[in-house]
Amino acid sequence: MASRTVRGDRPRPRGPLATAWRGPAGRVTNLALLTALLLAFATGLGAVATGSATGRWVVIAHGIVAMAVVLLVPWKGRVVRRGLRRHRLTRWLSLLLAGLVVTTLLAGLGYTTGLVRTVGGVLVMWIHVAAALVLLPLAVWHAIARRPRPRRADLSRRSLLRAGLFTGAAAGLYLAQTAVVTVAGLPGSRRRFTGSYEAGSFDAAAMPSYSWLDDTTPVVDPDRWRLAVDDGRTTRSLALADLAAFGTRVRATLDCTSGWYAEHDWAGVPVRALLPHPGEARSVLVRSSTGYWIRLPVADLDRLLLATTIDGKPLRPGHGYPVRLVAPGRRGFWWVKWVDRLELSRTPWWWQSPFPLT
Ligand SMILES: Nc1nc2c(c(=O)[nH]1)N[C@H]1C(S)=C(S)[C@@H](COP(=O)(O)O)O[C@H]1N2
Ligand SMILES: [Mo]
Repeated sequence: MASRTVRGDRPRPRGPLATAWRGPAGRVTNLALLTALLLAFATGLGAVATGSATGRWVVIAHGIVAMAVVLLVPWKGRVVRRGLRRHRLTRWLSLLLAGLVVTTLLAGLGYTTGLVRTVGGVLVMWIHVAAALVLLPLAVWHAIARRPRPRRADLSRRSLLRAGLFTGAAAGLYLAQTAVVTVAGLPGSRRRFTGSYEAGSFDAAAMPSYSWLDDTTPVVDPDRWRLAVDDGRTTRSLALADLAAFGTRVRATLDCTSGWYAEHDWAGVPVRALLPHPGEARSVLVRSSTGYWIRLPVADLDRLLLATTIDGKPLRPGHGYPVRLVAPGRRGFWWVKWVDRLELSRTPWWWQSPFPLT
């Protein structure tokens, strides 16, 4: 290949070594980075949603994709430097996008290693998620504006092999990072498979109290409090005394998407005992007096508990007093607090937003 001399560019060195040193062409870098960012977003959503051990692969995949982004940053740096020379109006937005990618990466790394878990009192997990949410529309805009046109050859055996080698390098970097965290005994090595840190297990007073968005703890008069149970035919109204008769105990882990978990002994009423005959129903809607709600598959009925106590003591107001849902194997946002209504319905559980909107 003859060396092309672009205006303002130094003449490029030739040969295979030089090619490897220079890295892939800008177009390939852009395409790879866009793919990696989209995969990072998808696996990130998966990591936030997963609560069961099989979901750990999504969390690992998220880490590997993150390392792929890290590997692409220096190559992208070259593309960016070239682009900046061209004085595009939109370059500030592009720089903002770059800043967001770096922020998301640093926050993610600070959190996984445990070296930086809060910045100015804010959980870095929130910074990670917030930066990623702003980043996504920008990245899509950027891709539409710059259109890194895929070519047929991108799917050739050779490029697939290269993509495979590159993924291998990212996985290697991920393993190396995990090994460093473990060997150095950093806080990050004491995380659950979801990535969460332990906080206040078997000590309700030490467990954080969280809202998904903006719910505030309602004031409850225990004598006037009622739980509505709608089995699709009739609606019963139960008082706290009606629930006290049960006291079934379940040891389960609440794992919040903001990055902490706590294991407790919860006790109360199995939801199955209140809804023994689901019949044609496909889901059970669990509603809070605050308006927060979630729909669970009827297949979960046998696992769900309406807890009235935690570690043998009544629930604290912030943790759902008088009654909260315990959904073992599901992430924290399923564990509806201040439950005031259960409702069997034919609507499938997946007919709802993937994450609560209230
Ligand atoms: N009514 C209601 N229930 C809720 C929430 C909420 O905002 N409103 N947040 C959920 C989330 S995101 C989590 S992690 C847990 C937190 O429970 P805790 O406050 O007892 O730690 O409650 C869940 N139940
Ligand atoms: Mo949460």
